[in-house]
Amino acid sequence: MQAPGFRGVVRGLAGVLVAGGLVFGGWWHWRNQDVTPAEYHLRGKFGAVVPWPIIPIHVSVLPDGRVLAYGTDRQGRQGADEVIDVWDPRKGTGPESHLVLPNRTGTDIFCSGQIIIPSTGQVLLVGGDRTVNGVRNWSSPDINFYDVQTATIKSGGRTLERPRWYPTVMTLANGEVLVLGGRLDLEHYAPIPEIYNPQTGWRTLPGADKDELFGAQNWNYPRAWQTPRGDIFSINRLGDLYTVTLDGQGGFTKLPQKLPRGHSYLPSLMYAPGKILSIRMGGLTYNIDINQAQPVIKRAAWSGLARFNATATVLADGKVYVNGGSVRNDDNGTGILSNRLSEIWDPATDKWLPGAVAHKARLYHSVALLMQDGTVLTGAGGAGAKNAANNLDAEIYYPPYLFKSDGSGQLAPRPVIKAAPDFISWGKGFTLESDAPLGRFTLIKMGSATHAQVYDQRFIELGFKQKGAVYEVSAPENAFIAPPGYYFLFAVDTHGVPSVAKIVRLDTPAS
Ligand SMILES: [Cu+2]
Repeated sequence: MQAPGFRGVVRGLAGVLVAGGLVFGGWWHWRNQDVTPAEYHLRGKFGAVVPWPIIPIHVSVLPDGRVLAYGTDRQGRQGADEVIDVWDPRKGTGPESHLVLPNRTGTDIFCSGQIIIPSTGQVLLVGGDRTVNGVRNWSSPDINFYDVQTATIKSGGRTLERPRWYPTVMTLANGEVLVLGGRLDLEHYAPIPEIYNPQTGWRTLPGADKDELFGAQNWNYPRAWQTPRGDIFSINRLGDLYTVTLDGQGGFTKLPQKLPRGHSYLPSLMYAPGKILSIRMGGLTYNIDINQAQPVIKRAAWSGLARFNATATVLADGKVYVNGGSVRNDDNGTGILSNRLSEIWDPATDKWLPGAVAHKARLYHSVALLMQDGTVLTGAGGAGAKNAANNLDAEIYYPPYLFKSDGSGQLAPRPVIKAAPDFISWGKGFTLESDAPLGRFTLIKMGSATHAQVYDQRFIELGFKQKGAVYEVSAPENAFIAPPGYYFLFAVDTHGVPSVAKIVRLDTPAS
């Protein structure tokens, strides 16, 4: 065979370049081109970038549907010892929708853990940042409470057994709050779990005080969930799996299974009772079923996008929305490595579909959180990060279910919950009335987001029977599946469009 001449080589190279360019161009277009109205019902849509009074590094939905945020001062500088922000989504996104309140507790609650206490509706703020001899990022032993009724933040004292910076917090089935991990000082960690009881205060679990559990390999907002059997399941960043028992002194077991390497800033979430989606290094994604003592682990579809510092959020229809993040952990958000393209994972089909494209890269210290109206608040990024831009702003994501399916790009008419209880209990049904034929009822625990995770995120599909315009809906079976606290109850019509949620409290009735 004759060797190709100079022209042949040039033609071959040109062909490769053109083909590569077309593939790259297509990918680039798909990745960065925002959706057209004809696609809103498939990919959703982002609203405009709206300014926020602070960088919302920590966000919690409050029992009244408002949103507590904190993390920086009003210039977007690291430190939450001056102000906190309360946003009322019902007032839009302008300055009048925000209430910036002083934080006079003396605690810098930057990089603390925050969770709603089910029995009081207060926000418990665990630990935070302490400056020692002018050096930031030491840990705080303080706890604080934000009270929804009085809109005040007050000190709960220096009551933690261990100071904590970057702890995970979660509501337990009995209404207590479990605190895991965090750093003790600049070089040491706080592996001993602590439990907060609203009546009796704090206790520790020395039987689970192990560095391998919530120390060096897993101190940074450890990923953990209460299982349907009542113990705690945890995945560390190396992919080791543990269960932790909470009785008495506490205890732990290392499970024989292992996941590939993960990272403290890669999201994992419980998207259905006992079912966890975990995004590992390189976008490899795993589906973990912990409904039995030995977890069943399966590869899920590969999202194809590396997602350091992204947030995974369960939507009103049970799909998983992943927003933000970058191929590189410490990215600055200006290059091709950051993902402005969001994605939606459907648990029923194990498929990733492209979502809308955000205006801004949401990287280190960014958040995403489901709102009462079924939208997702996405925001922040920055403050204290080496490279990340300081984003004193947010973007609201409108998921596909809010749009008419005809491709018109118009918002769909939504069913309205005309009557539903404020309070529900495990195993006890309740009635709900609506103005439209309904096809589903979903119950989603109102979350608290920070640092690539949403504490307390839970999704429960509720059974129902229809009697005319009245629906008899089944409450969750038990508190392991649905811990006590505040939930969004969405009524979904027969076209798949959710109502604005009714906020319900799930607990034991007062006797
Ligand atoms: Cu942080």
